[in-house]
Amino acid sequence: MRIAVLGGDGFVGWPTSLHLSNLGHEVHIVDNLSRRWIDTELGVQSLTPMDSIQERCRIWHQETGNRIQFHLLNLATEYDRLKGWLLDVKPDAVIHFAEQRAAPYSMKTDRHKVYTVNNNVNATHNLLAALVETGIDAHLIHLGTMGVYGYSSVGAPIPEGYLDVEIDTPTGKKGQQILYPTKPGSVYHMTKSLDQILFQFYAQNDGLRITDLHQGIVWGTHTDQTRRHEQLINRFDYDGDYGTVLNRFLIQAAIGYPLTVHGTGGQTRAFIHVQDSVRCVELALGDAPKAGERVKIFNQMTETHRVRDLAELVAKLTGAKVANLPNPRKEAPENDLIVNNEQFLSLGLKPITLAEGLLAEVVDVAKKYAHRIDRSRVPAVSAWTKDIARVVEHDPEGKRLRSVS
Ligand code: USQ
Repeated sequence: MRIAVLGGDGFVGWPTSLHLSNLGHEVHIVDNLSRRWIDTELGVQSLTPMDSIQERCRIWHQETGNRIQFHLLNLATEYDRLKGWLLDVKPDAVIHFAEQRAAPYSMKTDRHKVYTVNNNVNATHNLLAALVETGIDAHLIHLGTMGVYGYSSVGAPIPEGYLDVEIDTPTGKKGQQILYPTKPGSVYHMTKSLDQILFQFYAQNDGLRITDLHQGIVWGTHTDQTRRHEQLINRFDYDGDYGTVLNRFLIQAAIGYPLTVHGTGGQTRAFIHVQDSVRCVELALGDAPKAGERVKIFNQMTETHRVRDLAELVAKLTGAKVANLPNPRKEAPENDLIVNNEQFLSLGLKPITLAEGLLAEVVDVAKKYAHRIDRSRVPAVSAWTKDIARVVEHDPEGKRLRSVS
């Protein structure tokens, strides 16, 4: 298949591109390299040393003989170029990762909120409009998020995208399936909720074939393909904006930093290893909906964990200390989470569990690159509201300069 990977330079986009190229697909990466610019804006860098995208593609060709083409294009602002590019390449499938993906970054300031909405919503809508206009019948796979469902305890498993409801009508109760009501917890998660509506419309109006992957928090770094050469390594974010919870705990343990648990750590979240994430994209590619069908939605996660249990697990493995900090986010302090993920399991996914993979990750990645960490970028200081900003902890290590008199 000829596959376009939009956002193919990112944390999940890059290993997905390698995985699909390795399976023999013709892969084209489209990316505006915004994630690299945001690193520069924030003054942070990936824990792992990353080469340029062109160099990564060159090494991949050297190692495998397979070519991955890179195209520099901004989906959100260059609509005409996008249309022209689609007509040139005529992909059979388009995998859409090209969105700003960090909740804390999306909540930093009003400017970051506006950027995240403009970038994410326009990127998705431009792509949908361009597919219709060019008549390219590609299967569109979008990387969505488990966060669209929200994190209040419902006491019942979260279904894969659609909820069975009964409505009172003059002739009695009628059953229906509706998109699960969204309850986003950040501006970033809100953009993914808006994406869902765009997909629903274009599938119904224009017969676009769309799959939406509601992914949990990705942990780990390597996949079979990124391991093949030091210069193919994946990025690994540890900073307070882009680092996700388990990866952050792992590097915090590696550098003797207290594990930064927000509040009581009673937040339960869904997780998936990056190797399973790329496998899920492969499985979704093989299971495309037909034109006229509703959007196919998968819950792309393999296990759920409470934040404080993860901290305890990492502390037990490494001897790290745990710090319970004021939560910079506005979120339920405690929640239950049961998720239905039957579809991927029935397509043959064999999940990598945290218990198997965790120790290797601590040793291989966190310790190996610990010297690249800037401790001052570890605290999560992006506050969800102005009131919360007043109590955010900027110094979890307790190194604040105190009076010496
Ligand atoms: N948390 C801590 N300590 C930290 C960092 C986070 O206790 O040092 C807590 C947060 O308060 C939150 C939970 O851990 O309750 C998860 O935070 P996260 O930063 O790991 O994940 P999140 O902001 O939800 O976003 C990440 C990805 C996003 C993806 C989402 C999937 O950045 O792209 O969509 O995970 S999900 O969480 O299932 O919505």
